[in-house]
Amino acid sequence: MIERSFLSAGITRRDFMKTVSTATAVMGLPIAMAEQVVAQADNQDNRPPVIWLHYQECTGCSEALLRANHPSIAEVVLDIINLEYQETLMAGAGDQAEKALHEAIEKHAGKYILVIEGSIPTDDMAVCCQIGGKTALQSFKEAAEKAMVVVSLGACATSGGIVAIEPNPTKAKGVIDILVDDMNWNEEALQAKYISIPGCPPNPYNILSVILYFATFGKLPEKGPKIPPKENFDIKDELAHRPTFAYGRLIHEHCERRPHFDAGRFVREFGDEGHRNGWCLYHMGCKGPETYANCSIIHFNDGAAWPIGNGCPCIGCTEGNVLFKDSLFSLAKVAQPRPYASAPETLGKGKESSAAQAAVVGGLVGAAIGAGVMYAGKLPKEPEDENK
Ligand code: FSX
Ligand code: SF4
Ligand code: F3S
Repeated sequence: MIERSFLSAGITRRDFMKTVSTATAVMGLPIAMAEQVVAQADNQDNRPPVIWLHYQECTGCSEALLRANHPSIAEVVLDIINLEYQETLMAGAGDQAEKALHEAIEKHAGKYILVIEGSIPTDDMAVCCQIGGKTALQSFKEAAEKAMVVVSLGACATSGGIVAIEPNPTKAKGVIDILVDDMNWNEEALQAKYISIPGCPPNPYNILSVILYFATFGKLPEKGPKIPPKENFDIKDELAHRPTFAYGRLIHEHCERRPHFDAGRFVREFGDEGHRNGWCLYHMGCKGPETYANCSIIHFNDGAAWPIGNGCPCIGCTEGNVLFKDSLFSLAKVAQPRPYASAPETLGKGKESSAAQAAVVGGLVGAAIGAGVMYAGKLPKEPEDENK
């Protein structure tokens, strides 16, 4: 076991409480539950064993966690789990490490959380990711068969990430593809035992929150986006297996630059007046309208920064069908440039609103909704149109 203690690691009791309370808020739990979550985080006798494996990736996901600013989220993660195996952190190597992995799998069979970073190669090129004489696929299957829960961490593990972009020489796949195609996991198994935390890298608070939730309640948190409804998804759609509290909504829904989008104020060139004034990055290729994530709310580096806040368009790093698939500067599809028909009372409950109705209401209510609806008419029908 890799021993850690938040006290010996130099973070104070206050830091510990603050980090756990923030994670409770990230989970969207009522504040009254913070006590229960803190009690679990404090309970040194009841820490879930974790086996953490790396395959094809840059290790940025571990790095994002380990390099988080003070108070260190990693210290808290390491304190609430019993980390049995983690190649980046462990001192052992070679046969010694292999033995430790095998022993951990046997000792905690059926009771451990398996965290996977990186994609898994599946064709002849699989030899390029052999560990201890086993292919990544063999190694993953052995560990996943006896796991209580499988967590895929980062874009590479959730959907292949940068490793799987064309021509994908290793035929790299994300974890869910292997679970369904090679291990015959059905929907029920995926619902109960699989969760994905995408991002390149994912936000460390999302990792902490999922682990804390599982440790406290003994089950995975609610999964899937708030809109569109889960029923729309195929079993293998990774979107349906993310924690709702972190990936339930599009960045575009709660982006600090959204008022500029609604008002039609856009950056047209890096460094122009709009860029200097923090206007919307849609025309610079921002994929916020297609990207489900909470980075617009919790930010990175202890709340200090996030891509759009820094003037950089979102590249859709949580979306397997956007990241490294769409060009950086192509225009994102905007699914709901105008309010949902069922959402605003002003449109009449349960009634489908036409564009004309919406425009009239938009004109009446003014402000954000009105500007959004007016701007909707200016959006290209197909993003490609703008590029012609
Ligand atoms: Fe991938 Fe993570 Fe990006 Fe890197 O482990 S999600 S390339 S940050 O490291 O897998
Ligand atoms: Fe924010 Fe991007 Fe949406 Fe503009 S397009 S409001 S920058 S998420
Ligand atoms: Fe990734 Fe976009 Fe957030 S690139 S970090 S999902 S702003």
